[in-house]
Amino acid sequence: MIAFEVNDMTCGHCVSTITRALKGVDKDAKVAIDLAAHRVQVDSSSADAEELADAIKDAGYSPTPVASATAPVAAKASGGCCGCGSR
Ligand SMILES: [Cu+2]
Repeated sequence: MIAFEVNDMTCGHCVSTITRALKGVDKDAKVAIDLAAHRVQVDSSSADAEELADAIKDAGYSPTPVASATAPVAAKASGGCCGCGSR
């Protein structure tokens, strides 16, 4: 699973443009997009992250690689659950 954050993806039109771009690289890729989180997840057996990022760029967007697709969208910085241990 390869994941990108695409902050300039703002509507359903962007979603379909990016989906089409990714399918152009690997027509069998599984594409999952969370528009609210600006998150694009791709499951591809033949394309690597760089090719997929290039496809998104070619479509006119700015993908940022996300380390883990399973990481929470709003990961908290370490330092205590309520902030009391952050100093
Ligand atoms: Cu759009």
